[in-house]
Amino acid sequence: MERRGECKLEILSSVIALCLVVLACVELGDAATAVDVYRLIQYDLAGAPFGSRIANLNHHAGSSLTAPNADLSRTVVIIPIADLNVSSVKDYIDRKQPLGGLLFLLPSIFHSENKESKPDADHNSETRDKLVLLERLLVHANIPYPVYFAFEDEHIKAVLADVKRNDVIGQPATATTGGYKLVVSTSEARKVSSPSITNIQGWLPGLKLEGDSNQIPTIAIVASYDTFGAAPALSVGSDSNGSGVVALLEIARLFSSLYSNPKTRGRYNLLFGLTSGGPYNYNGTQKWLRSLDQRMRESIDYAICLNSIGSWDNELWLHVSKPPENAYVKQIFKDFSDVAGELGVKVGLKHKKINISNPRVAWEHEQFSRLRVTAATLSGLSSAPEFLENFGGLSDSRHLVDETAVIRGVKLVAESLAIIISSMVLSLENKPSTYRLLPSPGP
Ligand SMILES: *[C@@H]1O[C@H](CO)[C@@H](O)[C@H](O)[C@H]1NC(C)=O
Ligand SMILES: *[C@@H]1O[C@H](CO)[C@@H](O)[C@H](O)[C@H]1NC(C)=O
Ligand SMILES: *[C@@H]1O[C@H](CO)[C@@H](O)[C@H](O)[C@H]1NC(C)=O
Ligand SMILES: CC(=O)N[C@H]1CO[C@H](CO)[C@@H](O)[C@@H]1O
Repeated sequence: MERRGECKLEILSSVIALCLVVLACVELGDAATAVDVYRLIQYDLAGAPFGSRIANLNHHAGSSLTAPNADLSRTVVIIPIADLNVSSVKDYIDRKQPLGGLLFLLPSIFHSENKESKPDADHNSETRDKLVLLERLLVHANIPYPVYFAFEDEHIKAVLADVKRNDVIGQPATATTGGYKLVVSTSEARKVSSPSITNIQGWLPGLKLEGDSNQIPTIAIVASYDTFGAAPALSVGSDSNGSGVVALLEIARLFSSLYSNPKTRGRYNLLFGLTSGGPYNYNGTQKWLRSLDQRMRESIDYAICLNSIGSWDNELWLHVSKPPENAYVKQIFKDFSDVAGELGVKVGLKHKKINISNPRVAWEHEQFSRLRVTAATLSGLSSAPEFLENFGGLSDSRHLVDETAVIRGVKLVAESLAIIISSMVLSLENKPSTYRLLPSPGP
């Protein structure tokens, strides 16, 4: 584990996002159906391979990893998440037993196009926990056979029921005894030699008064938009990163309309950053900060990074690497706490020092801290995730993100900013010192 944290990510190998698996009923040579499948990621970390390199598949379907004295070297075992025992899969991988392949069936509710909301919460969290464990296992293993994911549907369930029936009889599935064959034929993946990192930046200049020769200060709002997960095509990252990205765009929209009128334009510049490479120690953030004009960077009073603010109940955390006594940290925390109080939610402060000689960067604000820019991360997570974890993997599904949580997060940040920014404008204009910004909770 420690080794992994310190490793350098050299290359992110290319990934076949989506293939088709052909389920062919062996008895009836012509009855074949195509199902969308998503392959397990493959990547290298400091020269060591992870995930699975193998894409091609052409084996009979089986339904169990634990059948006694079965030779599974030519069998693709189909495992619905509901039946999954993660420790038995782990045992199988650890013991390096031969296998033709694995096909995991995800509940259809986890499909990003699924519009259903809020099904059974207990069942949901159990599935979610299993997916988190499975993903952690697969992403950190080096697996010598193909591994695929598909969504459950009536057809594939019927196939699995047939396969199970066959397995119970104990009859090996061969061309003569019937059964199903799973076929994926595709070209093997090629390495991406230099993955590109793209950061996106927005700028709202503050109001500079006549005769004002000094640079006016800047506040940065930042969210990392990249994802990492066992199946790249399924890593939509609804909470990590989606919630932070949505919040950032909404905050940018609100303040750009405020700033379009000189009367409500603050004396702070606002810098917005959507950063890439978040899963890899916020590599894109580092690149972005280094590329900023030095004067612009030095004008940043502080940065607020948004991460996973889409599934919290009553408390958000403000993570900082400067001590709580620091004047900016005190100010940010006070403003956030005041607004949180009015919204009926809580904000807690978590202080974790950074260690410059450790390459591991657990929070986005730590990249700012490394360049001596004050910054904080606002997150529903109370502690830093492990390397490559919590970056929008299989379990980070749309139906587990709560829209009202994102809306409250937006209000919290926008109103806290409005207090700082507008108190200056309004005190200059000699108007009442409270100014309220009420974001419309649109969809
Ligand atoms: C899961 O598998 C492990 C080891 O393979 C076994 O000890 C355990 O009893 C299984 N759990 C369930 C709930 O079947
Ligand atoms: C991030 O970028 C730096 C160079 O800017 C590089 O040295 C480092 O190894 C990269 N990768 C990770 C995972 O931090
Ligand atoms: C900082 O990180 C380096 C490299 O990982 C490590 O050797 C050192 O012990 C760490 N220092 C502290 C105070 O944790
Ligand atoms: C919701 C959201 O913004 N998701 C994006 C996260 O990043 C990946 C790229 O890594 C995009 O494909 C997703 O659309």
